[in-house]
Amino acid sequence: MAGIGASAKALTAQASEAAQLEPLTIPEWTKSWGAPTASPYGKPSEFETLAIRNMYPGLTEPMSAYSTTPLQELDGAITPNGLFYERHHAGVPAIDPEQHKLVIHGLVDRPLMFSMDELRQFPSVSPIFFIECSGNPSFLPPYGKTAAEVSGLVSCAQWTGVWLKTILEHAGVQPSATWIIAEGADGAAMTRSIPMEKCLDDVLVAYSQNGERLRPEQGYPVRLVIPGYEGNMSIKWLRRLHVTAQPGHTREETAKYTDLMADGRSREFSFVMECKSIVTYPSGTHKLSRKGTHEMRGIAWSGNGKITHVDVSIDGGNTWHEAVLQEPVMSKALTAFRAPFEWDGEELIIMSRAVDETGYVQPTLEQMVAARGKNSFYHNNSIQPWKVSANGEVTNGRA
Ligand SMILES: Nc1nc2c(c(=O)[nH]1)N[C@H]1C(S)=C(S)[C@@H](COP(=O)(O)O)O[C@H]1N2
Ligand SMILES: [Mo]
Repeated sequence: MAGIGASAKALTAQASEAAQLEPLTIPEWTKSWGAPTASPYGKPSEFETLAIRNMYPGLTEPMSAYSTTPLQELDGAITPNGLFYERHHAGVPAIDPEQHKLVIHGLVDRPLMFSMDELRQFPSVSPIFFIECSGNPSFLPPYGKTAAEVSGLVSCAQWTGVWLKTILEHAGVQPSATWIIAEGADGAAMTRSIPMEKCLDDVLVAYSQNGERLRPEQGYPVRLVIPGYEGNMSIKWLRRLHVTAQPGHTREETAKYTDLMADGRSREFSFVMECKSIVTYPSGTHKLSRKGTHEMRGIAWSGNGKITHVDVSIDGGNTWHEAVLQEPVMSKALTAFRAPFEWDGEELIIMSRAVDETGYVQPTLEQMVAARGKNSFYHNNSIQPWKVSANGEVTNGRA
């Protein structure tokens, strides 16, 4: 009988009998010196070939390039820098930090210009936040095979930088200022409007990612990180902050990143990435190699704050069981979860459903389509099913 949570047997390692190990033979690598040199920058083991970003044929050209994080190969909540998802609208510029400047102007008492060294003189903070593209995934089929293809436009890092509110205090925001229009230095000059309320809350001007300087593809030498808001607003290669009394209604806020509703009206400024989760093990292209107890694993996140719980199901959502959340549970960061389940060789439909601190419950795709209509493209945070077949093969449960 399949079981989950408390009904599954306690999870213990399926160890080989020590007696079969032909008493602890000494392998070759224990009898010789290791590689002769230390290396200036570490790389993954040569035996690790699966944890690479998913590339998409035809989508590596500068105009519309993206690659996704291999969620199905990662553990925990932090994305390694080399595997952070990428989304570029005009390729990755090679910016010399000695020449790059950040300007803040408009409705401020003191317009200011900062070199990268000057930015580092502000008090620094190092919060952990996810960034997710609002097209992760789109409502439209075809649905991907792997967790990377289904939901790999989300990643999480510890960012170091200065709170935007600290810079704003320095510049002196005038009472009439209600928006900031942020502009990137790439060929796309990506430009988005951010409400002043958010800017004075938790927007970060970041120069480091997981301890090292930003990667070029993540916005080197400086980017915005707008916690919980659609990734498109986290302007990379940041060059300008224009303080204004109205939003810009830029291309990325009109032609793109809006959704046409069933009644013909358009949803503009759909900022928040709502509560979502995905099972990453077992997930598409994995294979359960044996019957018995397995540990289901996944990640959950919410642009509205902390995850409070995640329910998991192995029977297509007929019954649900609470998963264990991995500490620390942080606001607007990925939260790992796990739950043991029992597999006896029958077909399973595995899925997770997250709840955040506002009480919001992750919806099904059917509920989303009922609320948003069929023209929507962005902000699909629906429940993702995976099908385990009798032979153990795992495929996307959304046909
Ligand atoms: N200047 C600039 N900023 C940008 C973009 C861009 O093309 N140019 N892409 C945006 C989009 S659509 C997303 S989802 C995030 C992706 O950030 P990442 O590539 O670091 O994952 O950056 C945003 N910021
Ligand atoms: Mo995006």
